[in-house]
Amino acid sequence: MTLNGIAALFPIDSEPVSSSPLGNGHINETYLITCASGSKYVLQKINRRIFTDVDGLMRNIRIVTQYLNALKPHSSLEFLSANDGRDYAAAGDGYYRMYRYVYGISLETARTPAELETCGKAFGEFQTQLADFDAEQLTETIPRFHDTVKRLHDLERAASQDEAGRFKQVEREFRFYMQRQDEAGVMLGLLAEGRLKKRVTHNDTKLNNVLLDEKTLTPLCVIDLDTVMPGLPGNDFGDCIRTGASTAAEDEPDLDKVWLDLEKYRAFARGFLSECGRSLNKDELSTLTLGAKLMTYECGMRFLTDYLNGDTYFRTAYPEHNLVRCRTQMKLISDTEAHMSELNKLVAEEAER
Ligand code: ADP
Ligand code: GN1
Ligand code: MG
Repeated sequence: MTLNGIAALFPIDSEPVSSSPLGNGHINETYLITCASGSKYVLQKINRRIFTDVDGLMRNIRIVTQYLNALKPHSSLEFLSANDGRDYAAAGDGYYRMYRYVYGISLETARTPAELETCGKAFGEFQTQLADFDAEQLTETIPRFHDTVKRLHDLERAASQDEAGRFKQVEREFRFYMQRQDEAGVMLGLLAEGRLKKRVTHNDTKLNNVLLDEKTLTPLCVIDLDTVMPGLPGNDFGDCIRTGASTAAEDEPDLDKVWLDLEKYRAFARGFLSECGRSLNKDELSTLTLGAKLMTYECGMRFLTDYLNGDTYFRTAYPEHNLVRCRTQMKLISDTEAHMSELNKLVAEEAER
């Protein structure tokens, strides 16, 4: 079935006339559908290798978006049930879902600190809005998603199995991640001690998962809700720092261009804390910078693991893509380590404002 044919399985307002790939997500296949009326929609083929319980996944998205839109109209994605009333449509070997297109921009890299402040506000507000959402209702779509110790073990396993015969080439990178293995469990340890607690979080707060108004740069909507589950605020803070406060794209091959931009870091902290700072306790606040380091560490290990496994998880555009991504994360980790006390101080200052 063509993409336009699949789009017609949903109650769109007129005949679909064109379809084209949209955005740069690494997980799902995303298309922009334009209809004869001029209306635009987003059709997504859900990655079923990663999301094995699509009913549970779509139920999460339905209840979370309904909750957010009831709290503040049009603040979240609006998805269309299929013509048969289900949350998604099956066509060929695929499962598809449909959203209304949000007229805004999503950034692959941030140009100015102001953009980061906006993204911080969007993710901070997202957290505040879900503060009273009953986490029990949510399916865990990817078990142990931000269990950094599990991610470390996954990397060790991938290295010893060496499925794609690439280990020799990445011994230096592997050593870099293993040298930091004692830190993998620090956040989880604080959780086990009861100093941190799980809240309903986004868990994939990459910069391009928030849509902004192109002219005013105000936040429009947090997207990519596949991993909304119980999690830690420090991880939501950290994953957007990883992508947004870097001076370069996640896959910049020239490492001389990659470092952590402290002004962007401060701006994100300012936006994030202005929306959810008051609801975070002292331990949560003092582990935001740790979250930035650990999310970068975890993601870097995931890229390296995927490279060793032969690129089975993240979408790649060329054979070394995951390795290049893994190296940018190493550069960011080193830069974060070099500025740790400064970054902690900066978060504390922004929390005081
Ligand atoms: P993935 O899980 O693969 O990252 P996303 O849901 O993040 O998929 O979508 C990929 C990209 O498509 C986003 O980064 C964004 O640029 C664009 N996009 C997704 N949904 C919408 C929407 N409703 N309106 C406008 N753009 C969207
Ligand atoms: C994926 O779906 P996307 O592209 O927004 C991944 C994140 C990674 C990110 C790295 C469900 O995010 O966890 O941090 O790639 N999402 C999932 O770029 O695994
Ligand atoms: Mg995405």
